[in-house]
Amino acid sequence: TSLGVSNFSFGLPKRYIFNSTFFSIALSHWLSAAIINPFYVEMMKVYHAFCTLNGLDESCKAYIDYASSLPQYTPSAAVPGGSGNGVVTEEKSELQSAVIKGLGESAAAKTALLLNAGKDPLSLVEEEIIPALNTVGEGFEAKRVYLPQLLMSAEAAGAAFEVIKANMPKGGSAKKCDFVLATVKGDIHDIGKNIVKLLLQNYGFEVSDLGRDVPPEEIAREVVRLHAPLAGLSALMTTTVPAMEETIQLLRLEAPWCKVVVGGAVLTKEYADAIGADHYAKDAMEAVRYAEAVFAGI
Ligand code: B1M
Repeated sequence: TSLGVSNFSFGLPKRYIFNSTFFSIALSHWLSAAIINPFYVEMMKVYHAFCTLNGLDESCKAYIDYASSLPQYTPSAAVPGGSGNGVVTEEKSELQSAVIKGLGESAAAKTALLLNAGKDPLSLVEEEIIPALNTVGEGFEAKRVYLPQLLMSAEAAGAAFEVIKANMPKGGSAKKCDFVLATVKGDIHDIGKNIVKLLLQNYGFEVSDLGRDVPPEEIAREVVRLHAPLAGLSALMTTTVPAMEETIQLLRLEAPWCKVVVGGAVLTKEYADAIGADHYAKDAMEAVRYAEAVFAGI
């Protein structure tokens, strides 16, 4: 079907009031070709919302581009245009741009290129991937970047990380001790935790990775089962630090021998001390250094 959408009103006044609703009704009856003015903002809003809600807009990309082109509080005055993902990427490296734009394959390829050129795997994480994710996080906070984009960037970072993992020199050191690792209850951020895991394994620790969103009881159970001398907790949100504190308290009761190291973007040393952690690690390498020190004292 094809339809001149605005040619209707039965002589009622201000027919523009009907147009977008009529368009929406026609779309939901699977109108296939609409004849509309693409500069008519109310129609374009219906078009993009319809496509998004019906799964016709992969990763909500067209919708996000369109929504970013509208002014914040007076949407009906805007002219659609599309303005990318709301993050300036010109001055970023190619790998950072790929992560920011959520391009997984490209992020993996750029990572491989940099590794082949002799770049150190860990410095790629510190100097490329983390800053790119920070940029996306800042955009998210400022409402220039939206959740689907955050997810795509996280996936792109994951793709780059997989390449780094495959290229890390194998540690080869003798098995040290068990280390129970988890992202705490309510928190699904696990990129940092996975970096910590990779490094610990590289330095010979036997890591039991419980994953993300892990309840305190599960962590305590695993520490007791392994009689692990070390546990590591990660939390990225102010709302999930209390779950970290809860986990530490439970570990003190059920596994008083266990040393607990904590990390994650929201934490500080003061906060870590306040919730009773044994050690605060600002990055993955610091967690390894602490684990080595504890192991040396066993
Ligand atoms: Co979200 N998220 N996110 N997110 N996310 C943050 C954390 C946020 C700061 C973004 C922002 O608003 N600026 C914000 C939290 C605000 C706050 O509480 N202060 C936030 C929010 C709000 C949310 C949601 C609630 C969004 C929503 O749904 N509306 C939601 C939460 C879901 C949940 O957990 N219940 C959410 C979801 C997501 C995605 C799923 C899309 C994705 C995560 C994917 C994944 O992890 N698999 C995501 C991402 C990617 C981010 C940002 C952009 C990047 C996080 C990251 O991976 N950084 C983040 C903004 C930011 O951090 N700038 C943000 C890279 C990583 C390597 O750093 O984990 O800090 P990090 O690890 C570092 C160190 O901290 C340390 O080592 C690493 C470096 O060597 N470290 C440890 C970490 N853990 C350690 C443990 C140790 C030792 C060191 O010992 C055990």
